[in-house]
Amino acid sequence: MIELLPLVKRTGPMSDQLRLRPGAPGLGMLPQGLQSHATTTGVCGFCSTGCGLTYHLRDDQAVGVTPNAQYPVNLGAACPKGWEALRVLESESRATMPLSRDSRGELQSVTWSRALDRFCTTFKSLMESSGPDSVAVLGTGQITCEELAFLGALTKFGFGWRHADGNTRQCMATAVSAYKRAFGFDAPPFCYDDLELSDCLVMIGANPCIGHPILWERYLLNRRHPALIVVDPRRTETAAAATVHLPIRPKSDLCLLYAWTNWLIGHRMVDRAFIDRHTCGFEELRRVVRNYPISRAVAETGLAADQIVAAAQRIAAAKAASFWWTMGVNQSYQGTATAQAIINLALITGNIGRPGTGANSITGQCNAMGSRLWSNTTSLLGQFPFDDAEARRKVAHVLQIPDDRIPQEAGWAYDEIMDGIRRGQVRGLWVVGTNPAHSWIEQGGAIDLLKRLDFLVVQDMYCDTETARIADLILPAAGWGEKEGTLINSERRYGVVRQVRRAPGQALSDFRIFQALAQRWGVGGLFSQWSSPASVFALLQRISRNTPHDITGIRDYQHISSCGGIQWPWTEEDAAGGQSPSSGRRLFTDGRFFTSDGRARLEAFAPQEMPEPTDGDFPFLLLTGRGTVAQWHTQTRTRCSPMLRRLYPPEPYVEMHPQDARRLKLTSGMWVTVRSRRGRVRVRLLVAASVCPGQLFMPMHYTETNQLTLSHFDPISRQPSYKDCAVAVER
Ligand SMILES: Nc1nc2c(c(=O)[nH]1)N[C@H]1C(S)=C(S)[C@@H](COP(=O)(O)OP(=O)(O)OC[C@H]3O[C@@H](n4cnc5c(=O)[nH]c(N)nc54)[C@H](O)[C@@H]3O)O[C@H]1N2
Ligand SMILES: Nc1nc2c(c(=O)[nH]1)N[C@H]1C(S)=C(S)[C@@H](COP(=O)(O)OP(=O)(O)OC[C@H]3O[C@@H](n4cnc5c(=O)[nH]c(N)nc54)[C@H](O)[C@@H]3O)O[C@H]1N2
Ligand code: SF4
Ligand SMILES: [Mo]
Repeated sequence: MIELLPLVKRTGPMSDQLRLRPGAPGLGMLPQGLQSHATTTGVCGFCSTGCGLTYHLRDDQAVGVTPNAQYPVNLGAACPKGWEALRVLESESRATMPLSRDSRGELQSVTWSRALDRFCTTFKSLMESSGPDSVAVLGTGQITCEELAFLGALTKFGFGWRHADGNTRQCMATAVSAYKRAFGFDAPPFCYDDLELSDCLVMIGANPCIGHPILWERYLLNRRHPALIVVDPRRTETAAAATVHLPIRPKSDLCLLYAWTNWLIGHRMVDRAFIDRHTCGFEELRRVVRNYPISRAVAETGLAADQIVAAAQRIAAAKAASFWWTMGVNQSYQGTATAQAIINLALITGNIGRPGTGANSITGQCNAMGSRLWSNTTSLLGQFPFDDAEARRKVAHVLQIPDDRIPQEAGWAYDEIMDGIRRGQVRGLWVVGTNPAHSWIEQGGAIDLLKRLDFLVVQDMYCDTETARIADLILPAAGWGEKEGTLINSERRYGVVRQVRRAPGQALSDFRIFQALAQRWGVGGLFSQWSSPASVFALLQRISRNTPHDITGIRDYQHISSCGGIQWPWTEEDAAGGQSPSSGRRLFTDGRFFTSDGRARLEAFAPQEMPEPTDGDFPFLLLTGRGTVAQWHTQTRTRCSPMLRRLYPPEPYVEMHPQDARRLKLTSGMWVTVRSRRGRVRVRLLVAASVCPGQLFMPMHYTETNQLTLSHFDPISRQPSYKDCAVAVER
């Protein structure tokens, strides 16, 4: 595995492999003569970049996939996951029949009819005996908008469940909270063109070389010789390519951002006209950040004063500066404050609403954005607050359901649902398209909780995920490529996924499963309009009317495809006279935000102490995140491609700085024990200067990692803080 690792790193974005274009040798080669076959276009179902892929069809079934050269997102490039997207559908691990655990504890295949019956009778009896708080659902940002809406509407309006959340809590909740507070709506303002048009890009807690390789390619197309400032405790592939890498002490970002803000204000390098006209809260912000001189940032972040100042000067000097962040910020116990501090910087320097600018949170999963708008979990369908009576009436009217079917408040967040299980209050859980027994923070605790449930239903493409293995009922789901609908990428672009493969065995699309459950539960009548993904898309369009994400100007799926995807908003008025959406649109070009007075809010908070700092017993700080381009999350999908498997280490590993390794007399390739207060795991050691002394890094793709992490959350967004806990290493 150790031999493999450098190879994996080399398959970073600079290598030819990522630039593979149709006809190039290597991954995902098309069978001979395929070019002459019929094709159709859809978007990739892994990450939120949302690359356009061309499916090559034989008898209506895809036999190959290549990146689409016309699609504005990826311009003909795809990463190895995109090339291998069809391969991962073909696996022995696919769930092909419903499986139900019998009285001896064995999973047996059953008919759909029996599975639906068991689902409905068990959940209903739990609700009758223990009330509506005794059941909950966890969804995903990896199903289509139409399916997300269906799942949310079915559980809350149909079944009368109160508690629903999803894996986007682990991922995007912080960005949502920060955008709502600052802009009045969860509205990522940018388009990918901004990567090419920026003079200075500041990437904070983001490693797009690995996480969003084709976005990184877009940055590489920037011809303005931009400065790239990367703030990351690790020397990642992205950091290695930066103009300036600031190897910040983990979780001290807030202090750095406030020091920059203070320095920019103090040196009159802010855009006073923009601040006065378009923001409020500046005086308060100025007052708070006055407590953050450069010297304090030096002490807290471990960075040198001249590094910090030089970066601020670059930001100030740029005609168009842009700020990008992902999980290094969102997954933090002070994530919302940090994300808002980033937004503050963009606002006070007037870097918003113009080409090459923005406070830009990159989403993670292929439909993380769809989940924010349409999952009906944290907010009502269409991202209205649940307590807005007028919005409830509007949604009820479009859906033709009684108003009182719509709850007046949001239910529990993911961690509160897990706590509900701990208290014995939540007794039944339906898990759709996520794998909490691997991905939830402090996994040992999570598995223990999931096992306590009276009834655990898992709806997944594969029947052997860590969570499926402990389920009472498994519902076999069709995956990407086996169903149709829409996904929304990081730049607010709706893209279409196509059904180009038959699902294996009796697996059904999530959409079909929801339809069948609605019938069996006895609420089919409420969902009579929900006859196909296309008809649901039309409902969503009507709900979106006159909101910031209005998409009433979209005609149909074909319209989306023919435009190379369509960004929200695209209203009926925009589309009047047959107007086509231009490709790269950004928000706030007129300086008006979605708050009641049209002004963006500047806010600052006091930094908090890290809850589990290192000490004599646990001297290392553990960072976690994405390991390689070829691995996706809990690996249920990417492990199914022999090609992708060859691109990443099969065994779990931990990265350690050479200085620490020398001191502990450890060498690369050795098996070591990594221990936290919650668990101990055996992993291979990889000695690499990519981590700082005193820090370790473990990719999240191996089940070992979350056995160590500490359950703690951002108090506003309730997103888990996955990237900071204290551990020890032993031979
Ligand atoms: N290949 C691949 N691509 C993916 C995914 C995948 O599983 N595999 N998952 C997708 C999803 S859902 C997501 S959310 C994205 C995630 O994409 P990223 O957020 O880019 O990925 P991570 O590696 O989780 O975290 C980014 C960086 O945060 C740094 N970091 C940790 N702590 C701190 C800190 O305190 N401050 C700062 N400034 N940085 C810190 C880490 O060192 C890491 O390099 O990737 C998406 N793309
Ligand atoms: N330590 C640590 N832990 C982390 C993170 C970290 O950085 N560090 N990152 C967090 C983040 S950002 C994320 S997003 C989560 C991801 O965590 P998970 O959501 O648990 O990860 P996945 O492996 O993507 O799980 C998705 C599941 O859905 C199934 N699936 C795929 N497509 C479909 C479909 O169309 N229908 C159905 N029904 N099922 C489908 C897959 O087979 C898989 O089992 O992990 C989080 N956990
Ligand atoms: S960058 Fe993301 S969307 Fe593009 S091919 Fe790779 S996984 Fe798919
Ligand atoms: Mo994510």
